[in-house]
Amino acid sequence: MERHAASDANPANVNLLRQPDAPIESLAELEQTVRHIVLETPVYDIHTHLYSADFEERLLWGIDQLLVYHYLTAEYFRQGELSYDEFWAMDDAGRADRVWKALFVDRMPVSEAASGVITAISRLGLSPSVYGRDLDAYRAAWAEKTAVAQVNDVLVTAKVKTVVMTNDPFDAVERAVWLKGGCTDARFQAALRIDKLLLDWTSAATELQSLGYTVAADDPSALSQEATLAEVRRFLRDWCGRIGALYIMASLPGDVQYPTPGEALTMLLDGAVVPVCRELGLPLALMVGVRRQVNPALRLAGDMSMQADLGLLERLCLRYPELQLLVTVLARENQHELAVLARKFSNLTIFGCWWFLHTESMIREMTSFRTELLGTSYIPQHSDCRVLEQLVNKWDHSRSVISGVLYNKYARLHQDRWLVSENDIRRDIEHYFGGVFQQVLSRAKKGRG
Ligand code: FIX
Ligand code: ZN
Repeated sequence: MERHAASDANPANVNLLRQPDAPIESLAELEQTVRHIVLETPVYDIHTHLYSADFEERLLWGIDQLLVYHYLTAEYFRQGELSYDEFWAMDDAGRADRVWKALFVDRMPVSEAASGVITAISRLGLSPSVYGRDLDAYRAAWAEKTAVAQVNDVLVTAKVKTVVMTNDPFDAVERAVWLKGGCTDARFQAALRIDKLLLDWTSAATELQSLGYTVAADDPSALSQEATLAEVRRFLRDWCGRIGALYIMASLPGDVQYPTPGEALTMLLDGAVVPVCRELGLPLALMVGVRRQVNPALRLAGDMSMQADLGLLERLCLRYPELQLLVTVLARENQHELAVLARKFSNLTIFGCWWFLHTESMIREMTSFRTELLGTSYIPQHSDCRVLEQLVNKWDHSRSVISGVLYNKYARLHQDRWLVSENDIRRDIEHYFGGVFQQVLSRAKKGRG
């Protein structure tokens, strides 16, 4: 059985007498060693929707939040129990009660999102064999915890060393935190999110004006004026500096075309975003292939995936060879093409199995062919967590699949007598779990200008 809980890793099965640089002769030992190293190596999680405790209400944690996660509300509505209006009229605790009963008690939680909750509670010490199926028992256990203590506990249990947040200066709650001192926990790093700027210039222009940036007008033709673009650049520079952004990012629909003369997105990328990335030495992260609000009644759960025209990425890579692009795409149909595109452009680094692809079978498929096409030069996973405790299950499940895929690759080398050592494995995993990302950051710094 490939899937296993991280706590099952039994270092006792790893030959402790062998020197770390000695070739591993036995396949059984190779498998144990790969599994052990993948489970133990701390990870740098490059994209989440988590926040440090400084952000108070923005930091979501606890059993009720785990249950009302949008992946699970979508699954709940499939049971046809309550109408949208009835469900949304309840508070989070009422919604969590319904989700728990429908998806965890009346049927078994076998979906990726539902089984993830079970992994999280169990790995955090609340074993279902003790707490049973009584949601209030879990609530009582959570009531003993504080947000700060839970952040520590979860990061240690999940073995996550750094979490990159998603930071939107147009969000008034978040902005207030940044303006009064910002993030004080170095384990949380920032990324500047600019979806609204790129996709909805009319309302972005109003926001920019209210923040004191003199953009000429809300009409996209204002973007042909250098003075307006200069103000957008000032905004990006100010906020990247204020939050210490590691990169600038947006998620985009699949049908975005670039370049399209006269369109806001093209003018903003060419006239503001790319120049600021280059000036500050920051990568640009693009998440491509989302079709927002296909079913608005589902709220946050109402978004869909769509196949993307990857020509956007090809042309950006070609036009801006010094720009470091971090890319993930949402449609399964685009994955192979994206991996091939990354072979053509060394300034394109693929990351993660995003959203509907963050499932056991998709991670296995994608990690296999990405490794086959790109070796170790990509970032296998990010968590996209919205609720703190999900770090435990998302990384647990991903590590389990990644270790299986890697073992197969090393086993093939072994068959041809190219024996790997513990040090070799450790170096590869550290590269996957943070090294590649650091490399992209430093290449972006080098390409500054
Ligand atoms: O655009 C994004 O960053 C997406 O990850 C989110 O919008 C999405 O709701 C999500 O949580 C996916 O995991
Ligand atoms: Zn996300």
